[in-house]
Amino acid sequence: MAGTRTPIKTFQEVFQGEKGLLLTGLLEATYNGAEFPAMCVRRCPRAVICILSLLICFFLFASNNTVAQNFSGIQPSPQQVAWQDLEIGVIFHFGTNTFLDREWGDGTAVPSVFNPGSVDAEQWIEAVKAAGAKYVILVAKHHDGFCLWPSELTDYSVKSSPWKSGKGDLVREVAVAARRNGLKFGIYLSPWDRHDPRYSDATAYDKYYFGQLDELSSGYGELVEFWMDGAGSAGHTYDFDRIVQELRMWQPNTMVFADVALYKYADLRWVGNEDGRVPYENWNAVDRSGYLRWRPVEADTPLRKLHWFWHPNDEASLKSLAELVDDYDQTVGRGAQLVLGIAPDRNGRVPDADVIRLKEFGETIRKRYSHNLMKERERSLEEFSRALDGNPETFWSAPEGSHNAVIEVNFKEPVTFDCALTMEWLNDGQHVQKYAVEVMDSEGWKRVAEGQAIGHKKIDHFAPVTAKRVRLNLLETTSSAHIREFQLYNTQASR
Ligand code: FUL
Repeated sequence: MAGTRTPIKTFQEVFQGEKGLLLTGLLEATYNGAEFPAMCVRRCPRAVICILSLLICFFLFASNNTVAQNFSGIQPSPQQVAWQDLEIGVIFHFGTNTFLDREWGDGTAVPSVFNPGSVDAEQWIEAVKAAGAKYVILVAKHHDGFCLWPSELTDYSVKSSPWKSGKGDLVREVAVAARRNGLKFGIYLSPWDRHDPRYSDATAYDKYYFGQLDELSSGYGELVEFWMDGAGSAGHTYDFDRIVQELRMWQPNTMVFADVALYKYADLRWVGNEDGRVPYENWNAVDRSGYLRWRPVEADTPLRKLHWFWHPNDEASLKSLAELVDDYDQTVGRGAQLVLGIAPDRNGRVPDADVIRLKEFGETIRKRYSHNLMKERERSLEEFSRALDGNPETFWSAPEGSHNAVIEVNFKEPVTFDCALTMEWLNDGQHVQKYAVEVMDSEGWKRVAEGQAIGHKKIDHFAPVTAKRVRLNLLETTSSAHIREFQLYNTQASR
């Protein structure tokens, strides 16, 4: 069963793309986040309002050259930039639900059900590393309230279970295994708690949650991400100001995941679905509920479709390799983070079929993007080399103050390709808002791909073309563009 977070749609999301974004920007700029003055509306005759609305609609829908987004002045924090470079993460769900064939435990499970034969955190991490994951998030407490670490604040935890005779600490085991393998570690601590009696008293529960947060954020090293899931919390009030203050005291660099209900606090944003899909155009600076800031997207999707926890006889729901590759294209390939849900089984191991699929996925992506055709370019014109060198640590900048630019590449021999990968250097904000990939043929420049946002990474697939001259045409940029990479691939050949 999937979570039931209900995405609140903003104007921008409803009117995905340039037009909605422009109007939001106009209203924002005019009223600077303040409420639209109702007085103005009341005093204007209806006819005037109608004419004005029609004019605005005409302006928005008649123009194809409308500016795509207006928030290019917003810049990411260094932590956000570093996090976006991780691209692929995983989230582990393992707990009493695993043993009871449940997705959302109701908090009544007895701790004795948590009795995995041989938890092997090293095996979990090796499996996800093979998929290309750079960080892992462990669900330390899900909505059922059962804690995977021996919290001092409740007995509803591993310490009351038969696992390791109550002496185990799964949060520590996973954190250690992740870091030993070079992966970053983060935690999910469900605010909704269906077991703890304190939950019915907001103040008492806040105290409990602060305490658990302290244990986790002070006791397990640096956390790359901290998940505060809004699921199930409808009607409950939390002191999130204090929660985030407390968290920041121990973890100044952590990325706070907070979905729609807790949006104000988020360093990143939930994509709004659990399907491994990010709607394009994807902009990093998004206004929600009046909080305009840089918030890159994280798209979480379970490896076994619709199941976050392990269930018996569920092998058929394992995503196919093609589905995973498609998820990659529609998340990472659209400048977002892909987070795959992994469910260890009752033995405490990632099932063999899942291990194999993760490995196939990692190998396919690595192979697909291993032969960058830019290596075969003519190097006499090295003006753009920093965008063509295959090294995302370097970037090329368009002339200062420019609003368009072209990166042209010549090849000694014609090359055949069906995929372009571009990356923007975002430290200074997201500036490209219209671009095209073009090839020269006998009739001139021909467009093979186009879009608005590039962002962290944009992957375009198209029918194979063969050409000696190729260019990335940056048609509209809010100020000078900074391009980390422009790469070309023949993905057919890599199969
Ligand atoms: C959702 C939860 O309700 C699901 O059970 C799962 O943990 C998913 C990652 O987030 O909101």
